[in-house]
Amino acid sequence: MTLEVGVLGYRFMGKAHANAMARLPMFFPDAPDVERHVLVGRDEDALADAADRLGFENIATDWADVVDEVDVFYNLGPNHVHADPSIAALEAGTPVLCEKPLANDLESAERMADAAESAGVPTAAAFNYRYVPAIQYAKNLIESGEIGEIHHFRGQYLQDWLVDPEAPWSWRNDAEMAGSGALGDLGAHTIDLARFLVGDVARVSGHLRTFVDERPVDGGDEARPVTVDDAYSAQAELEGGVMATLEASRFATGHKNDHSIEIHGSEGSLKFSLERLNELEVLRGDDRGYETILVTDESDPYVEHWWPPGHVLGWEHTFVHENYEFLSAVESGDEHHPDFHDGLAVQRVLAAIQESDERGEWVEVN
Ligand code: SOE
Repeated sequence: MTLEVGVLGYRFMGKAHANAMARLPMFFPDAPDVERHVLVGRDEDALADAADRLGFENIATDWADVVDEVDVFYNLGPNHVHADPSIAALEAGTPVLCEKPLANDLESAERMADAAESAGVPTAAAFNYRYVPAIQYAKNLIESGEIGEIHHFRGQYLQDWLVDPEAPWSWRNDAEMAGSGALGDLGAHTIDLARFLVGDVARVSGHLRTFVDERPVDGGDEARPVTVDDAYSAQAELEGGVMATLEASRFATGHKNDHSIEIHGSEGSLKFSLERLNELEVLRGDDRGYETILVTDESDPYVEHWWPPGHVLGWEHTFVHENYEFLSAVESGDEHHPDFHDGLAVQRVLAAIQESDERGEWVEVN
């Protein structure tokens, strides 16, 4: 059976997922057959050009014509268009993968998770960093008890593309379209990894900051207000009393895409940095330093599908692994995680951090 996939969005994420689908038959021969069937967007010329480059058979300018025609729907649009097309697809019984954060507000995320529940088909919230081999290696170490009882989780996601006050305004700077800034765009990934590796978030104390209040619209004299955070930090308590600190910024000068995690347990500690994604630093016991483990052996998660041991993987491979897992679940009908409920759980934490910043006090995550 060939799965016909409809994809809304053809820029950064459209390219990442189209590339992933193209790699599947070469590297994951047991993946379902997939056809990049239809690419959806508003600008017909740009769309036709993108469809050509990204290997799509057809184009459509209205998602409503697509969601019930395809076998799988990918929603890779800006956050404010996550809810309606995804819900329409689910109401038609079509499995959906949606980019993160799940929505631009909690109410929309709740509606999406409800629609997923009623549809009973696989869904995916696209937290691609779960699929870094070193992150799965870390999860295996934690689950096998090698790190002992976890006491601390520390996660930071640093970028610098807004440090220039003249950097142009985009939908990512707008609360209506994005919901939040660094918090939802970057923090959502860190919060998902905290849940994946350690456990659910119970309560938070958050702090948000916008450093530049308006930005020029590309190429003109017009300026538009920035209505989201440029950076956030939060203290959090995870289930079981684990202490967590979380942080993200678009103003971390010199840091392009620096997502790092540290975990301390009673028997050892772990460190991971996306800038060295083939490595995991592991400290066992309290009298030795960190040992760098290269997660590039064929016995390591996903590595056997690629190159001989030591031939390193990169950022784009996380999307291939994510597409493999989700599309395999679509074909088999098996449960898939992270799904829309995981996306909703992260959205609850995002909302609680925003509320905590507004109220100036700790907020429970319900
Ligand atoms: C933002 O710059 C961004 O592209 C995020 O939207 C992605 O989720 C992250 O993986 C890389 O940075």
